[in-house]
Amino acid sequence: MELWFTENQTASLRISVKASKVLEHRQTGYQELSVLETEPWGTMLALDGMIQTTERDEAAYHEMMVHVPLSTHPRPRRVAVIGGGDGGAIREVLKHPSVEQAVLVEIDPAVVEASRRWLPSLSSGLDDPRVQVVAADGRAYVQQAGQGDVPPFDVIVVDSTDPVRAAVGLFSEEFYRDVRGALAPGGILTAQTESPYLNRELLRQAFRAAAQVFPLARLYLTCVPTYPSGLWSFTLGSLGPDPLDPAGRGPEGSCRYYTPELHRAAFALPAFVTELIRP
Ligand code: AAT
Repeated sequence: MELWFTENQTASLRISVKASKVLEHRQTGYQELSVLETEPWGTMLALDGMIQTTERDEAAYHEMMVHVPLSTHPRPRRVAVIGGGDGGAIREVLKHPSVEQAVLVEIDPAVVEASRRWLPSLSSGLDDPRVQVVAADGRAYVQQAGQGDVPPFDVIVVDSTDPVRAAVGLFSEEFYRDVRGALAPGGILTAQTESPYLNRELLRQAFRAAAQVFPLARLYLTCVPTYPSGLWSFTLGSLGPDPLDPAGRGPEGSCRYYTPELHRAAFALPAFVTELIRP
């Protein structure tokens, strides 16, 4: 008997992958979690039926999401990742020797547990002494960080699910204002902002919000084959450094996807994407 996993990416678009094994499938306190073994993509994590990450293509997402802002900042010391319970983003943050503390703020501890168990190549960094794992809503955490309970961050990375439930607020202008309040001078935000083909309004609105809040806002792209349409965007907001003129030293250790050349190239946008974010 064949077992197929299908994600309804939109009401009229689906992606399917054959699973050789179901490693875990359960309702957490927060969402439906599945971990499957697949032939084309290796071990795959899905939440509420939506693919979050796979072993084979996660580098295109995590490395681009993290190394672009951390190589842009001259000396990132404190970094927060909002969401990203699989640990892939944190693993990349730790490749920057200047980082002294990395905080992972994940709303669902079951995601962290599942990743520790089934995705060791992603979660490997979570036991590093520089890492603190906080089980909380990223919105509340960032709000409180700006009010002085938590020291400011040099970079805040928003590795959130698609805008459903508690993730809706992570695409709003209010949230970006709270992020700005939680950043140190010269700090940088990077947020995943979905597909330019399939989430046009959301992308436009999220980019516009970041451009309202930050003196500098830029959009860049990567290619993640298991995400809807494959073409994926990040919105970067900066209080100082320009990602087109990176001031940092870049990651130490090997990368599967990120290169300094790709860092620059990622900001070269297709005409329709430039049009999409035109003020
Ligand atoms: N690293 C790639 C995987 C993700 S996971 C996104 C994570 O965000 C999930 O584990 C989810 O539980 C968490 N999350 C959602 N809302 C919040 C919140 N308000 N605060 C903290 N964590 C939250 C991203 C996949 C990208 C989607 C591609 N279609």
